[in-house]
Amino acid sequence: MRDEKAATALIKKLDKLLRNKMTPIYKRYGVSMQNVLTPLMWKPLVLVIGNYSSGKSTFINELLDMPVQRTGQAPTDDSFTILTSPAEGESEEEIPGGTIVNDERLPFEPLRPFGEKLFSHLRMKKVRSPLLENFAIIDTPGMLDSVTEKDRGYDYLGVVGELARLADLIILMFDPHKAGTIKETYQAIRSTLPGSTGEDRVLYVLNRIDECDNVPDLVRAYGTLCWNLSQMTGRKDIPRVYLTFAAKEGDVPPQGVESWVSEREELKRAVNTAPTMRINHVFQEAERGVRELDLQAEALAAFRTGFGLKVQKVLKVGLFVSLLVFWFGDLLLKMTAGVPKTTILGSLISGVFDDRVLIFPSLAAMLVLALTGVTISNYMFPRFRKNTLEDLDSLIPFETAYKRDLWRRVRARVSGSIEEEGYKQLWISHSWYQRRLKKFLEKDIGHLKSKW
Ligand SMILES: Nc1nc2c(ncn2[C@@H]2O[C@H](COP(=O)(O)OP(=O)(O)OP(=O)(O)O)[C@@H](O)[C@H]2O)c(=O)[nH]1
Ligand SMILES: [Mg+2]
Repeated sequence: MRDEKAATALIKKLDKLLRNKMTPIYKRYGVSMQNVLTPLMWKPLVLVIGNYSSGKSTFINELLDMPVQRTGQAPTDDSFTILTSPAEGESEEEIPGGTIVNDERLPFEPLRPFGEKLFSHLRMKKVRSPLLENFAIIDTPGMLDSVTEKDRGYDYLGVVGELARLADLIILMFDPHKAGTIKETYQAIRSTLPGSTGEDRVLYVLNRIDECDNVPDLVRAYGTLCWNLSQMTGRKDIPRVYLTFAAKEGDVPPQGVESWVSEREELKRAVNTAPTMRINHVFQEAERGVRELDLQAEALAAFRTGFGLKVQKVLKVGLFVSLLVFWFGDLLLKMTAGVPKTTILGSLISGVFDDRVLIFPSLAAMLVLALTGVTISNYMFPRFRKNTLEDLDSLIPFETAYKRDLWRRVRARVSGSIEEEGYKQLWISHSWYQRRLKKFLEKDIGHLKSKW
C-alpha cells in the first residue's frame, strides 16, 4: 500500500528500529544518532535552490497559487524561508530562525552551529495551503558568485548542504543569463549536495526560457548548462533538465518556446511526488548512517589488527629473549662477574636441584618481558598511532566510489577515535559490531523496506 498513511507508519517503524537496535552501537562509537534520526522527523521537504533571480520564489508562488514570497529582479531575498501549513487550531504566523533551530519537533537543529547571523536570515512561514499540508517548501536566497558568497556572514554553502541532506526533493534552478557564469559556485555546491546516491532527488530546471531571443539562443543556454552540470555532477550522462518559464495568465507564450509550456506542469507534478520520494530518501539516509558506522568500525578494526600483528612480532622476540635470559643469563653473569655460584643449568646437570637457582633467572626473564611491554606501550604504540594518523587513507581498501564517499564523512571521526582513545579501540571487538551492523542492514532494514 503506497499511500501517505502507510508511509508515515513505515517511517515510524524505521525510527523505532533504529532507536532500539542501533543506540548502543552509536554510543559505543561516540556518534550522535541525531544525523540518522532527524530526516525521519516532521514532514517531506522540498528545497528550492539556484542562482539569484532565476525565478525560485515566482515558481513557489505559482505552485501554492498565492503570492507568499516576494519576487523581483536583482537579488531579492536574502533569507531561507520554510513554508509550511499551520497545524489544526493554529493560525498563520511567522516564526524566527532562533526559535526554529531550537524546536525539538523540527529537524532543523543541525543548523544551530551556523550561528546568529544565519538565524536572522531564517524564518518559517505558516501559510494555509492544501499543498503545504503534504510537504514543506524551503525558499532560499539566490546564489551569488563565489566571491560575494563569502560576505554573507555565515556559511551559505554549508547551510545549503545541510538542508540538501534533509530535503526529500531538491529543485536546482538556473536561468539562461547565468547558465554558465557561476561555475565555481556550482562546483562548491557539488561538494555539499548529497553524494551520488542522492542525485535522483535533484530536479534540474532551466527557467525563464521565454527570455531567450530565439530557439538557437535557448539551445546555446541549454548546452552551456549541460556542460556545467556534467562538470558539477561528474556524471557522463546528462540528467533531465526541465525547461520552464512562468507564463503570466492570459499571455501567449513567446514564439519558439510554446513547445515547452507543458514542462512547467510536469515539473509541478514531479514536485508533488515529494511525499513518496521521502520513503526512498529516508531509507537511503538510514542505510548511509549505518554504513558510515560500519566503515568506522572497519577502519578501527584495521587499526587494531595492524597493531596486533606488530605486537605479535615484538612479543615473539621478547619471549625468545626472556627464555634465553632465563636459561643462560645466570651463566653469562657467572662467566663475567663470578656470581651466582650455581647456575640453573649447572644445577640441573648436577642433579642436585636447588629452588634458589630459579630466583635470578625468573626475575631477569620477567624484567625482559616488562621491558618488552614498556617498549610496546611507550614506544611502539605512539609511533604506530602517529603513522596511522599520517596515512589514514590507506588504512582500509576502497573498492567502490561509494565507499570513498562515505569515508570522507567518517574520516574525521576515525581520526578522532584513534587520536583520543587509541588504546581503548584496541580492546573493542570491532568485527563483532560490524557483523551486527551488517545483519541490521540486511535483515532488519531489508525486511522493513520490502514492505513498501
Ligand atoms: N520572463 C520571465 N521572468 C521571470 C520568470 N520567472 C521569474 N521571473 C521574474 O524574474 C524576477 C526574479 O524572480 P524571483 O522569483 O524573485 O527570483 P528568485 O530566484 O526568487 O530570486 P532571489 O530570491 O533574488 O534569489 C522577477 O521579476 C520575476 O517576475 C520567467 O519564467 N520568465
Ligand atoms: Mg526569491
